[in-house]
This record gives sequence, C-alpha cells and structure tokens, in this order.
Amino acid sequence: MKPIQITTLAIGFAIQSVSSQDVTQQKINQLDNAAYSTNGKIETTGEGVQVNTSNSLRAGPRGYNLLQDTSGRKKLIHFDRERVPERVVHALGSGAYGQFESYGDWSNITSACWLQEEAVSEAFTRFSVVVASTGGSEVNRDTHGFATKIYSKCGNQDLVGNHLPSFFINDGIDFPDLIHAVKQEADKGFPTDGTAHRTAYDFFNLHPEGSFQLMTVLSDLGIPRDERHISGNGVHTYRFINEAGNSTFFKWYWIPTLGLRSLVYDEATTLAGKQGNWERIDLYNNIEAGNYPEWELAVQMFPDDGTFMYKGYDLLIPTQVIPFDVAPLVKLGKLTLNRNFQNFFAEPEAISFAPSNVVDGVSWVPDPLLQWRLMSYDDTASHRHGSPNSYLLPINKAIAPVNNNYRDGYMQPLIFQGNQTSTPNDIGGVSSADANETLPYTSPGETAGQGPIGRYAPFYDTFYQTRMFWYGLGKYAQQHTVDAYRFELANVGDNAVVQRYIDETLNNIDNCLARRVAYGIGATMPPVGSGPMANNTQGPNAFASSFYTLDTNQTKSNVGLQVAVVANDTLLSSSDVEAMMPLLSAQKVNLTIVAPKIGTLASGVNATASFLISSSVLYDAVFIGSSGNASSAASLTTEMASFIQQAYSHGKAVGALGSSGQAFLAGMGISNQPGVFAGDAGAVTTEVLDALSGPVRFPQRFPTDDLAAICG
Ligand code: HDD
Repeated sequence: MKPIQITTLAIGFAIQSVSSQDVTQQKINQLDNAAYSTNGKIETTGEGVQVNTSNSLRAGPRGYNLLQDTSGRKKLIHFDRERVPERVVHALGSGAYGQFESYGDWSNITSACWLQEEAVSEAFTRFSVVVASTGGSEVNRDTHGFATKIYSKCGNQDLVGNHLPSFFINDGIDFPDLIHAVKQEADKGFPTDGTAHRTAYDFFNLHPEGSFQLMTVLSDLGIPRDERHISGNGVHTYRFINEAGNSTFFKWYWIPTLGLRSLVYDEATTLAGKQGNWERIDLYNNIEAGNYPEWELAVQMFPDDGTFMYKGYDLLIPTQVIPFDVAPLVKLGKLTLNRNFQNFFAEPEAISFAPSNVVDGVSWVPDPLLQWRLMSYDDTASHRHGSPNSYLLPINKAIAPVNNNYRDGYMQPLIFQGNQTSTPNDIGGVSSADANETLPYTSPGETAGQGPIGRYAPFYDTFYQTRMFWYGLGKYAQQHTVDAYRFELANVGDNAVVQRYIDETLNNIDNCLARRVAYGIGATMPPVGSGPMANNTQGPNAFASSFYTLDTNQTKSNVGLQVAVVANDTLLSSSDVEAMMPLLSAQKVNLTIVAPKIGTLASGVNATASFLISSSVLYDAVFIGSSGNASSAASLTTEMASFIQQAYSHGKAVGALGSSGQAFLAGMGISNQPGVFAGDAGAVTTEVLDALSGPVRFPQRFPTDDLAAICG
C-alpha cells in the first residue's frame, strides 16, 4: 500500500470560484428544467381547461353540490394525495445547497473523483432530528442527522451521518426495535416530539452497548444551538480504494468552522414552544444574509491489514469511537452551504440519501450496522416516493450521465428510445463498463468469510468510553448531564426499569454519577464505592481530545448570532444603538430591539419585536437599555424584568447600557456577576461579543449537587 499523503494543497481563488460556479450552474440548469411558475396564469385543470374552482358547482345557491363538478373533484382528489409518507426516522428536517471543494490531490488514497486536485462538486445537505415526527420541534434533545449528497462528475456520493460520533446499537437488525422503543409508545401515541421514556429505557437497559451514545445525547451536545454549529460524524469505518487497488480504512467528520454551540435544557424546551423550527430558520436566514456556514471534511485513516483493528480499537464497532489523539484528523476538503432551496417538498423533502451511494474509490466494511443501512435507505426511497424512479427527481438526479436498463414503474417520466433493454447485447442498448477496469462496491483481495455462519449477539461494550466521556465533562457539563438523566428517568414511570438502569448501566459507568441521578429522583442509590472504580481497574481517564465536548476554551465565530436590547419609550437612546451597530455588524451579529409594542420608540429607535412575540430564548445575549434618568428596577415592567431574568438564568451574557441600566440589574440582584457587563454602550457591546466568542455561558449561575453529601 502506498503511504498516505497528509499534506493539504491550497487551491487558487480564481480556479476555485470558476469551477464552483460551473458545477453549481450544472445543477441549477438541471433544476431549472423542472422549475415551473403558475404566477399570474389562469387556473386550469390538469388537462389544461380553464376553470374557476373558487366556488363549487351547486343546484341553486342553497342546494346540493353536483357530481359533475369535475374540476372541483380533481382539485380535492389531488389534494387528498399531496402527502408522501414521512421518513420513518429523521422525518423533521431541512437543508441547503452548496459546494464541496477538495483541498488537494488525494489520489494516493482514493480514486473518488470528488477528492482529486481542484475538484469542486455541487452538494445538498439535509439536517434533521431522529425521533420527532414532521411538525414536531427541531430543538428538543435528540441526535441530529447530517446527510450530504455530493453531485460529483463520477456519480452521487452520499455521506449520511449524525451530529454525534457513535451510535446506539452495533447491529442494524436491532434498528427497528430501537426506533420502536424511542418513538411514541404504541398504546398511548405519545410523545410525538421527543424520545419516549418507559419503552426507551427498557431498550437501553438491554442494550448497554449504547450507553456512550446516550450519554452524549444527554450532555449539552444533545441540544445544539442550531445546525450551523454542529459537527457531522460518519460513525462507521468506510474504505478508500485508490487506482492501484490499495485499500485504506477511514472514519469521516464534518468540523464546523463556526465551532460547536449548544442550548441549555430549559432554554431548549422554551424555544421548542416559541419557535420549534428554530434550526431551519437559523440556517435559511443566515444563508439569505450571506453568512454561509462551512464544514471541513476530516478523516481518521487506518491501514488495511485485514484485521479491521487499529491500535487495539475495533474498526467494526460503531458504538465506540477512535479518539483523535490515537488517530489524528486529516482535512480533505470543505463544504460551504450557500443557496436555499426553492420548494420545500421538491427539494429537502424529496431528497433521498443512502450510504449505498458511493463512487468508485469509496466502499464499505463488514460492520453489521452499516451493512443493513446499505439496504434500508434505497428501500425507504422507493416506498416514500411510491416508485423506484425517485432517482429521476431533480433533487436526486446525478450530474454524471445516467444510463441503465431501469424501465417503467410508477410515474416513469422518461420516454426511453429503442427496443433493447438488457445487457450484454449485440443489437444496441446500454453496454456495461469493463469489469476489470471498474471496481466500485468491491474491495480487491477481500474475502467474505470471517468465521462460521451464525447469528452472533451484538458486541457488548464495556462502559469504558462512556466513562471517558463522563470524566471529560467539566463540573457544570456533568451537572447538566446528571439533570438530563434525572429528567428522562423521572418520566419513565416504572421503578424496576429505572432502578435497573441506575444499578446496571450508570453504576457501571461511575458510582457517583449513579448516586447523583438516583438521589435526584428518589431511587435507591447504589452503595458508595460499589461502581467499577471500586477496584480502580481503568482509572478516571478522560478523552484527551476536546472535539466530543463543548470545550469552553475554544474561540468561536459570532457570525449569525442574535442579541436583543430591552427597551421602551423611556429606555434606550439612539446614540447607544449607533455605538453598538458597527461593533455588532463587524461580527455579523444581528440586533433586535424588543419593546412593549412594535414600532418607533420616543428615541426614534425602531422596535421590531414586542414581548408578546419574542422571548429571551431567541437571543444569544441581551442588553437592557438606558435613559440616564430612570434609575430603579421598579420602573421595569414584569415582562422586561423576566426577559432579562430568563436570559440570566440560562447563563447568557447580560449587558447594561449606561448607569441606569446597571441600576436595573442591581435592583434585580444580578449586577456584578460573571457575565454581567455594565458601562457605556460601546464597551459593553465589546465585552458581550468577547463573551460570545469564548465561554458563551456563565454556568456559575446554575445550581450544582453537593458532591460530598451525595457521593461520600
Ligand atoms: Fe439512518 C434516515 C443517519 C443507522 C435506516 N439515517 C437517516 C438520516 C440520517 C441517518 C442522517 C436522514 C437522511 C435524510 O435527511 O433524508 N442512520 C444514520 C446514522 C446511522 C443510522 C448516522 C448509524 C450510524 N439508519 C441506521 C440503520 C438503519 C437506518 C442501522 C436501518 C437498518 N435511516 C434509515 C432509514 C432512513 C434513515 C429508515 C429513514 C429515511 C430515509 O432513510 O431515507 O432508511
């Protein structure tokens, strides 16, 4: 096998932009062929006959409708069939177009055309949440999907991952059981917007291999601020194959250049009620505003020595991760999302992804989770669209030429020419590629058998990686995770299920974790020291790399964040806003003035949101305006005070403009606290912006457990 080249090559701007325009234009042309506007045209039936279907055809103004109102019937018949089945998982989601650019020539590891020198490909990414049904909230705690279709010149390459690095199960045959357990309970029909409890924890008790994935969901990583601030994780090991037929294993990641950001749980639940579509709104609006989110495609690579092992880690187990200090990331390219779709149904809803969609140079491994995925997505696409012809829908259509003998079927839109529809053929028709030249979907030299045929039980992990993740969380992040376990388990409503989870899963991760969770929900605490650390066999190690935690020391970009100033007719001067605006604009942070009613305030400043339609959960930081003469909190209305108080209780930066702003905060008992800034408008704005690009939250405000009392 050739050595792996890990240098990255910069691509000249001129070349990059020209090629990226070309590939974008190719896809736009394809989409344009299907684009149609009825704007300003006269209504017709599907047969082109002009009609007016605003009123039904009736036997007199107070009489029965007539059966011969065929145009009305056609209207209703079409309407009754407007829905396609929602995705059985990841139903709730949206997405955007963009481009993927290769950072260099990766031909030494893969022949995939989208990873060659100067390769730029059009792409579409759909973000989603696993459990909620269409119409649910996107901001509840859940694993988020991150699926990308790269329309490369050698065919569609799909990268179908999640925002967390591992998975709940190791064998795809268990996937229907997992999803049945986490979706609404079969007898009750709820919950529809988040994970079920009794059925889910019964499943988790019997599938302890998922404890690491579950803990990452229950950490603050499980409630990301939005989709621009999440990573993407391929979870499985995949295989690169180069032109010479050499194979290299890899795991892929999308690393957001904006950094990772999360909500706090109370904020997420409030936001779910205020604006459950927050995730798609944030993405859509930022793309419209020109704030194009970017992710770098990074891979960990492992030599193929036939063992599917790397430094003691099993490459076939998707419930485990390979830490980044064990296998470092190599950046291969960049994805930029920069164009919104035009029609929700035809684009993000109709797109079908599949891990089976790979190009020559990318292939799979015998991971039993991945192997089932290779079948399930294609099947789902045919079912959802009612036809195997869904690959012809404009959003799914490859840019590469498509020629095969797929014929007929429901809604076949093409009029194929010629009579020969089989291969091989001597009388015309499509001819097959040379099997010696083309190697997609195979890996040279690989043998299928890894032992006797049998139904092998899923691999039961130790709790080692869950424990490493737990020890890597800071004090407040641990508290949030404990609170999340308490919340989930308190809703289970079955003491036996709860106690088993505490004793057999949590106590095997860490005794203090198990005791804290049990303490908060009135369950029996396992005896002090009874967990795995009693014998101190593995030590309290944490992951050395910070990627899996919301590292508060990372510097983050503030692009596209939202801040609010609380104001009314006597609060806020226009000069304060003038001082703030250039500072906020320089970092592309949006300012909203929130007042008792929408409109121009006495200061001349325009309030675009009222307390009725707004909420502090829609903003990353809040300011309180100053008038210079109002000097006590008493002059704040309840709604103003609770707006500030709620932001404060969610750990957000609070800025008081001028001395009277500070007096308000003092009256509320929150001045001179970490993350509360007071002073003139310019200085305070700078301090708040610095806070937003650094630690973001001020968790000292959150209550924490008395560890000595609970854990001994
Ligand atoms: Fe899956 C959708 C990600 C395991 C079966 N999955 C789906 C989507 C994402 C993932 C992001 C939404 C795609 C879109 O936006 O349309 N799934 C994953 C990841 C997994 C995973 C990262 C584990 C590493 N999935 C998995 C298994 C199976 C499926 C083991 C079945 C055996 N997944 C499906 C599906 C879905 C789907 C039923 C529903 C809608 C669709 O495919 O198109 O086929």
